[in-house]
Amino acid sequence: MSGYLTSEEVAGFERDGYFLKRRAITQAHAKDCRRRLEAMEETLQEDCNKRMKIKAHIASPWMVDLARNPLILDAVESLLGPDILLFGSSMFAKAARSDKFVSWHQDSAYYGLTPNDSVTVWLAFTPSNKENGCLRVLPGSHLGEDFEHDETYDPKNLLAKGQTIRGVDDDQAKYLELDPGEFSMHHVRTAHGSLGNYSDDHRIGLAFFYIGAHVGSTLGRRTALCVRGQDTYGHWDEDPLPRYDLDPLSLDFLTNMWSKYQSKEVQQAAKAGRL
Ligand SMILES: O=C(O)CCC(=O)C(=O)O
Repeated sequence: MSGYLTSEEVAGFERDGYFLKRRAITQAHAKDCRRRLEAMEETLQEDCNKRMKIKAHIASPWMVDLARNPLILDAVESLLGPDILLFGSSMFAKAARSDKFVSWHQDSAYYGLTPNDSVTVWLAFTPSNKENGCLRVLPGSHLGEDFEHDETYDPKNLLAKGQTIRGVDDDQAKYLELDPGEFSMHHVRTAHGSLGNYSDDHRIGLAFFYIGAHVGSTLGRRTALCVRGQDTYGHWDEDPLPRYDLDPLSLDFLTNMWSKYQSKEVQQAAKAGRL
C-alpha cells in the first residue's frame, strides 16, 4: 500500500495549507502509543509538556520509528520531495476537562527555516474532535502575511512562549477531526491552534515537523534526522538518538532545548526582520 497523495490532494494542500486525512497505523497500534505516552506523562508529570515539546522523538526509539512510518513519509514526500529530514516533534496532550489550549500561531515565526518548505504531520492516538480540542487551521493563511505574535507565556497555553496571533476570526477555522491512528498535515506558515478539552477523556497526539533536505537554518547550526532519501546538503548536524525509553542523556538534551527555545534569544521572524 502506498501513501502518496494524488495530484488533486497536492493541489488542495497548496491552495488551503492543510490536508485531511490518511491512516498511518492501526487503532490497536495507536492504543499502544497512547499507553506509552500516558506512562511517560505519569513519570515526568508537569515536565512532560516541556520535555516533549521541541524534539519529543529524542526521548524514545519507538517515536523515531513512528516518524519513519512509510505511509506518513509517502504523504510528506508528495509535498516536500524525496529527501526528508525530521527537524522536530511535539507531544500535544490535554487531560479530560482541561482548559489547556494552543493559541493561533504560525510555526514559521519561530522555526528559523529557509526556505519554508516544511510540513507538520499531526498523528492522533485518541479520537481528536471539536469537543476535545482537536487541531484547527485557518485555511489559506500560509499564502498570506507573516503574522506578529504576542508572547503571553500564559501557563494554560501549551506553546513554549504562549505565542498568539490576535484577531483571528474563529468562524473561518477548519477543525481537523481524526480517529486514532490517522494523521493530518499542515504547512509551516498555516496559522493553527486548538481549544480546551471539554470531554471526559484524554486527547493525545504527536506532531512531527518535516523539512526538505535543502532547507537551511537561520538560527545557526542545529540538529535533525534524515528519515528518507539522502541529505547531500549538510545544513544540519545529526540528532542524538535515544538508546532506550527516557534515556537520561536524551532528557537532559530536551530540557536544554526547551530553555533555549523559551528564552528571549529566539526572536520571532516578523520582529527579527528575517522574512
Ligand atoms: O495539538 C494541538 O492542540 C495543537 C498542535 C499544534 O500546534 C501543532 O501541531 O503544531
